[in-house]
Amino acid sequence: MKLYGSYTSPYVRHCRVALAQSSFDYEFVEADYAMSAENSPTAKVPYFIDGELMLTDSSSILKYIREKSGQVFLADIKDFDSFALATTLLDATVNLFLIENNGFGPDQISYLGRQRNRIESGLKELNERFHPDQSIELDSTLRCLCFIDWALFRKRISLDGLTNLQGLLNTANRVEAFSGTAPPA
Ligand SMILES: N[C@@H](CCC(=O)N[C@@H](CS)C(=O)NCC(=O)O)C(=O)O
Repeated sequence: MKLYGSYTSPYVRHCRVALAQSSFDYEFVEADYAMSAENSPTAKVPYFIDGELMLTDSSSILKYIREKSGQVFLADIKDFDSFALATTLLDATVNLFLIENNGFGPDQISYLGRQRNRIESGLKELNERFHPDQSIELDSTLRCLCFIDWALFRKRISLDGLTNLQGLLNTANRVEAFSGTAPPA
């Protein structure tokens, strides 16, 4: 098994945590923009190869790792919805980060204001749905954690007043599979 990605990507991190929670041996290969553009149709990371199988999205990679190791992947519908919600917020935050780094913000592109509001309202909803002792074996919890830890790392969000999310992050940081995959300082 080979997982291609970067040490900062939250999507890649989620796959690294799932692999750490499995018993599989795998190789992590660092892939930059040029390499992902050459090898993946989405030009994104992560992508993953196991023999003849090539996967191009963190969700399919997670499903594969979980099911191959006898675990379940998002079997519960509410769990699935929370995974999807956290992914929508992560996608919006990554998108906004990249576009703002290119010199554009809500003053130039009004849709970016909608993205910003979505992140704010979505974080409040995540704070309602998750509590500090939520299992980090669940992919909804892990997606939420990979999102908020990356967004804090990039200084894109604040957890002020979001005490459940702050408590959940504190709990997760005591677990090696999560803390050991943190973005490099
Ligand atoms: N839906 C994809 C999203 C992956 C993604 O957006 N990866 C970012 C890194 S955090 C990327 O490769 N971005 C490169 C680009 O946008 O060109 C997944 O879940 O794997």
